[in-house]
Amino acid sequence: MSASEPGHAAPRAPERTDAYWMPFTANRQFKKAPRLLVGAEGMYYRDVDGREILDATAGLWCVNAGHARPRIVEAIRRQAETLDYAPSFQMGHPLPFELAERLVAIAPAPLKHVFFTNSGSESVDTALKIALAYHRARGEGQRTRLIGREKGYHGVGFGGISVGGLGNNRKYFGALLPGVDHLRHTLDLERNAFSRGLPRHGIELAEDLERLVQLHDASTIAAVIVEPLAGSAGVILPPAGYLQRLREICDRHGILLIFDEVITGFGRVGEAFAAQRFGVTPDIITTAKGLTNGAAPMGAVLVSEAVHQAFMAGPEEAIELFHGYTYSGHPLACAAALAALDTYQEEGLFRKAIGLERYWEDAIHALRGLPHVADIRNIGLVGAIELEARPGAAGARGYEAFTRAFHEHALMVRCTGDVLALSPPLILDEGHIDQIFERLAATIRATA
Ligand code: PXG
Ligand code: PLP
Repeated sequence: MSASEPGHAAPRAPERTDAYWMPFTANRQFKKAPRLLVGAEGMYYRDVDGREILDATAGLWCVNAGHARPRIVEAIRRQAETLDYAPSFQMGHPLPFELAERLVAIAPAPLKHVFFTNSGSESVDTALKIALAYHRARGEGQRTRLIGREKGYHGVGFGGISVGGLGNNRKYFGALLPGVDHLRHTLDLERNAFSRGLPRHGIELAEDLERLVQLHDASTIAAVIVEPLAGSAGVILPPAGYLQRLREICDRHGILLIFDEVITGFGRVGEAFAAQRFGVTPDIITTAKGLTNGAAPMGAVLVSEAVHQAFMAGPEEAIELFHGYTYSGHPLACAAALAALDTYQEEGLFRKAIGLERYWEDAIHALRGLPHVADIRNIGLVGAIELEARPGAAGARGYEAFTRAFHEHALMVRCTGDVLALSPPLILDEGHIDQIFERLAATIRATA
């Protein structure tokens, strides 16, 4: 029996750590002092030493309803017994049809169709391909240019890193997609440090799109993709009015607007999608993560009626989109997603981030003034504390705080460079918020 088999006594650390090449991890450093999680329930992880770790990150922004929710666990178990797998091309099973209807029902009204993937990265690739094929289907095949934004994160596929704007994720991997350009990012500590909610300054940065239209001509541009709020780069919020302005410019020039809602979807900022919170409707939304509460890998791309319609004009026997994954609409993932949506709905979790937003905001901004705190940003149940970088050692202070929080204060946060990012499960209460920020304050004080 292996150490991880159900029914076995307490899970233990693996004897060998060599073979596993860990993603986005300093492998050699990690393997010298592994952080190993072996269980999870509600707001807490349990680590291999039996400690309860308060989860202030919802895993990686995905476990929005908290861990090991019985309804989701049971749905996956039952589905595995009933129909483990069904081919996704030219065959179907009931669940993705049902799930797509459920998603359309909670999405902004014009988004009426859903394409299933297995991750955020695949959702992004899918959305970019749909955008290109859409223009071609309408006789505008010369619209091939894709516009992303500096500091954007859109996963790790070649499409996603091409439109993405994080240097380390791009520079090792060759020439990337041709014909991509970038808007400037919206992080501006000089004008906006310690903003509560959306920063006031920077709406004019949306005019970058107009500038790129002048440069390339609108007739060459297929789509603009942005995160409504950038997560991975360290929680960068859109200045008030910025997303509306992007929408107007896209409309003026026939450019599709894609919101990458892989982290903002499913209640993170107080509505099903950030599009609804910010009152701006894109043509395409990419999702993943919270779709299944992180319990099974799955992504979904939500597409407007108008975009979808452009594909439905050819002969009925013609495949409309030459794209898809072996695991599109996988039965176990669909079962997990349907149970996650039930849980979100029953417990009113999409509204929780609105109800707690003020308390969360006051609690995080109370850290202002602690050593080396350069900025604090928040919206919904998202927060970030930017620490000053140590001279010549960018990221070292953030990493130290992250490991201290875990080992000394049993608190799981994310660090990206010197930014500590927080995105707790939406089931938390004020007591958890107090604990998170007490532990974080102690961590920051100890991190010289
Ligand atoms: N788009 C966005 C906006 C994301 O945040 C992806 C695409 C890619 O999703 P997949 O499922 O392929 O990883 C993401 C993923 C972090 C962190 O610490 C964020 C992500 C993943 C891992 C860590 O901020 N976002
Ligand atoms: N590579 C090979 C050799 C394959 O046969 C397939 C799918 O049939 C893939 C890659 C794509 O795999 P997926 O559909 O899981 O993305």
